[in-house]
Amino acid sequence: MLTPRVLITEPIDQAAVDYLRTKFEVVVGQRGQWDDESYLASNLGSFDGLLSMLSNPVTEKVLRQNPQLKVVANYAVGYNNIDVKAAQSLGIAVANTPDVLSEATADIALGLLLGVCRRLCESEKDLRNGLFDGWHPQGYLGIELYGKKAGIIGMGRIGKAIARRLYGFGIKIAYHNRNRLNSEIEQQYQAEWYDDTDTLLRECDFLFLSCPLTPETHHLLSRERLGLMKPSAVVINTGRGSLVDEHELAKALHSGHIAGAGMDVFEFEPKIDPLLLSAPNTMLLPHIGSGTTETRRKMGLMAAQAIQAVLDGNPLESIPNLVSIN
Ligand code: 8YV
Repeated sequence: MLTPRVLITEPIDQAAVDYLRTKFEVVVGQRGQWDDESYLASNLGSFDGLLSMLSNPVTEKVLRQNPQLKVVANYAVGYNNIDVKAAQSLGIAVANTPDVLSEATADIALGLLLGVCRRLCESEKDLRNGLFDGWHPQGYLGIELYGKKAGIIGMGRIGKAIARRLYGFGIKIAYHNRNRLNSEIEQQYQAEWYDDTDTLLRECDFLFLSCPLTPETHHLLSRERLGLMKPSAVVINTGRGSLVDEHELAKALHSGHIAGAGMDVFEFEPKIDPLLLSAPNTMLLPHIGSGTTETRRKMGLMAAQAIQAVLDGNPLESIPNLVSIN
């Protein structure tokens, strides 16, 4: 029998590559090489397994042209780059990397909140430019975190990890989620459920977006919804860029209708809306939420294990990180 072949579309932590190499023939692509849909569709022909990045468009066209694939494991928790429905109709398993990146991503969400509210980037840049002229009673006055109310949209694993941190800062927690958490969990996180997103937006001082990007959540933070928020509010996005109408957010930041924004994800990565780049009170990061050595290693192994399990013919129910459309 031929050794199954696995494509890892770009270099990742070596542990995952070594893990897969014990059983399979593994090809590791070049950075950016597999980001084009047509290229992906035309060059996957000899592979049984695909370890994809969130920048790889694993669309219906790609999957239909490559029904020999048995499994696609995304090196991310979000899988909006994969047409899961098409994969399932072709009998191709899809996996992701939940849990292992929640703490690292929540750290970045809090980093963004602190960065924006306490003007860390701006003040640090000034210091480096020789503009620090001693303590100033009115210098770099920011927004106090303590006692404020945060709204979390998407109270899944990352949302909960954010909530745990916020609680430590003395911030009140409100949340909206597709399904309400049970009262014990709500109590554990001291989190108040809001059925109505608009009310949550009206009331919160800090808004955290940590829900998946789906057709329903695309531009969840629209111009109209931005208009509901307090002018003193700060938006933090560690979900996906397209949860926010980014251009409208940039306009709201320029006009002072929103006080600040911390973003780790963007609508058209790696392109950033120039209006957002020039907006005041922003901290913009190059999608580094899960970017710690430890987390990326765990993500690699988790994706690799799912590939191995599927190619070994293990029952799909036994694979914990398998994505299902329901
Ligand atoms: C991010 C991600 O770093 O796994 C994903 O889907 O995008 C993470 O790796 C994080 O969600 C953005 O802050």
